[in-house]
Amino acid sequence: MAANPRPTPPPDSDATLDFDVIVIGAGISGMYQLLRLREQGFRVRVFEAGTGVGGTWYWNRYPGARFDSESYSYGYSFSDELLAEWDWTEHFAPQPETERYLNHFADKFDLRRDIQFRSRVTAAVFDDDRRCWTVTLESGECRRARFLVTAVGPLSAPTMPRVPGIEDFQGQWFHTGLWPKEPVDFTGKRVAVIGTGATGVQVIQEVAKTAGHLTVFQRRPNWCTPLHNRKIDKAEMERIRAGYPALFQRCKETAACFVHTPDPRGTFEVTAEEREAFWEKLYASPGFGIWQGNFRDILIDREANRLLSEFVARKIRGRVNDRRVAEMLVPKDHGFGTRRVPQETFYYEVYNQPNVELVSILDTPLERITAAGVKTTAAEYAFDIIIYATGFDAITGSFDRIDIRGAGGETLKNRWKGGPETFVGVMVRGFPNMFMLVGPHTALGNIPRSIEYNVEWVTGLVAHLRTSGVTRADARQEAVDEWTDIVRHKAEGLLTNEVDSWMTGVNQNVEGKQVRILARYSGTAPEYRQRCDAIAAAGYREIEMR
Ligand code: NA7
Repeated sequence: MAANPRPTPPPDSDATLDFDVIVIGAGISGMYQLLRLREQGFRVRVFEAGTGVGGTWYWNRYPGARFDSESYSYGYSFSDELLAEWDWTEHFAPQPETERYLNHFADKFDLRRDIQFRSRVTAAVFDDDRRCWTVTLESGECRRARFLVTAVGPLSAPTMPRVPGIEDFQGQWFHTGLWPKEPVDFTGKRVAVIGTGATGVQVIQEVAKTAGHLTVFQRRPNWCTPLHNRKIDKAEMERIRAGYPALFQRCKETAACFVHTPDPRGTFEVTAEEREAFWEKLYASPGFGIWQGNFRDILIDREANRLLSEFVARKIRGRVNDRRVAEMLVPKDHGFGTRRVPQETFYYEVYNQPNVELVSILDTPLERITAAGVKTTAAEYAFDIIIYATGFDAITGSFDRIDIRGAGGETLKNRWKGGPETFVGVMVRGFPNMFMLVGPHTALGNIPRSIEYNVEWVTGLVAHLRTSGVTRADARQEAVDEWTDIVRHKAEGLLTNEVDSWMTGVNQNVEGKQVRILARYSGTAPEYRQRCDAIAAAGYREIEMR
């Protein structure tokens, strides 16, 4: 496709404002939103804190970072030309490949001319008199636009442990979500990794290959299952390409937009032998099948979940030589799949290496970081490098760090202090003309699939507002209440909502985030889309338009 020519502003565009729409973030969602709005003739500016595009795939450039969704199910699906020209080289692409893909996307659609890099948004304030948003950057620059679209991602605010001494450490230290562009050499070094979530697992596998000595500080273990990644050769890529229409159709129909979807059978509707054989097959298959494609009741039925957890525990025990270490790696406080399942490649075998040590900081908590390394209640350790794989202030945290103020001046952070309330995860009552992409209370899952839908829905809405001459759009309170009830109802009985994780909004490193909230919509993506389609078809009656 040729680069889009710069469109003439539509006649109703308010020339006294800098832009029609300001988008925060140039990741997968922000870039696609720019493209779609630009096609509709809107004057759009994207503000991006980084120096390049990619969002998650720009910041998380730590060693070992890669997809755990199948690469070809993760890319943009809307452009046949893009699908025809891009070859994935691995079933689960590593970060550099994904970053290249997103740069290719930005170039192909000539997006950079409307993206302002090195521009972290610190505040966004709604001006009710002028019906516009004033957005302030870290540099002090202020810009105004009728509409604001947040494309900040659910995992973009990295968090550090709340322990003293982090700045005292004399060696190198990094948070995985703020990894430098320059390569870091671990060869022969004494390295610490703190955190064993999806990120920690990926980084540990990689660093263990070259570090002189690696010490892993684990608070709570997670249930990890094999990724079974492999290369894709030209012939296989052609087969994948030929199957794109069917693949994307499938992702539209599955519960969470993955190629995997729950098996319609219940765990106890099959014999013990069939169950075991099914689980063996899933454990030996690539990707999230064992989590997303398991019996339909594994995240609802406690006994089903217990049996599956036992199955995976046996696998862990079978892969780690030292029985004491194996026991440390088997989660005891939550069942399989109730937290995000890290996908691994010989992760458990890492603990059989002589250069790797596992320390439980549940038993011996971190006391402080010292000039030389780490001090727990039991010992002091010296390191050359400390890696914090300690996660993010998830979902609402991406918003909390921007001073967002709606009509009347209330901050979004204050509004959401008891948990988010939204209209279909896109709008917040009292914050007119603001639209969230993959915000709280939307369907997440295989995220680019949700993003494409989300962006197209927001584009349709913004275009509708323009055609109707509407300059102020706010979600009605009844619509917010109704959606909040649906989110609550869909979450009932789900074991995932009974554990502490980023998915339930708990983060011990962030003040005020020790209590579980409903951060996500737990219904299926097709149900979500059906509802949003119906809202659009009926003319957005849930939105107050002036
Ligand atoms: P996660 O999944 O939130 O994992 C963070 C890890 O860091 C987890 O093991 C935490 O232990 C640990 N952690 C956090 N704070 C501390 C402190 N203060 N001390 C010790 N250990 C700590 O983040 P990830 O980056 O791994 O993954 C985020 C998502 O990105 C992932 O789900 C994918 O969707 C991609 P805890 O479990 O809280 O005891």
